[in-house]
Amino acid sequence: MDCLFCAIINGDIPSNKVYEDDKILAFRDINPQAPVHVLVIPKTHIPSVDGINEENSSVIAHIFETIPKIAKSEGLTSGYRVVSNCGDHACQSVKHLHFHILGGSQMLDRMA
Ligand code: DGP
Repeated sequence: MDCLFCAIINGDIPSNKVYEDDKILAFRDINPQAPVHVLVIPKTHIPSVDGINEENSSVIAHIFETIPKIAKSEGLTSGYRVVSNCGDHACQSVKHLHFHILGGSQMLDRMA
């Protein structure tokens, strides 16, 4: 399968890792949109939020258990935003489920 984030998981494409375990990987976004911009991905290929189901949802729980730890290690003591773009209307550009952690400065209260 031709998937950019699978290639990052496999080490075929380098990334700036901030967290890794047997189920998930977190690395810095190549085009940061905030002082801290980290992507958290499952190591299993799930195309988007739309692909989450009963069989694979335990990794999503694990991602959300780990996000606060990553936020703490990144010094995001004043809050942060977690975003997952799903599909064309949301401008999802990489079809491997990922959660953006954005923080490090005051954000606008508008979401879209
Ligand atoms: P989205 O638009 O939600 O699908 O976000 C995809 C993000 O992936 C986007 O913010 C840029 C990031 N990205 C794309 N290619 C690479 C890459 O090769 N390395 C890293 N670290 N990030 C990438």
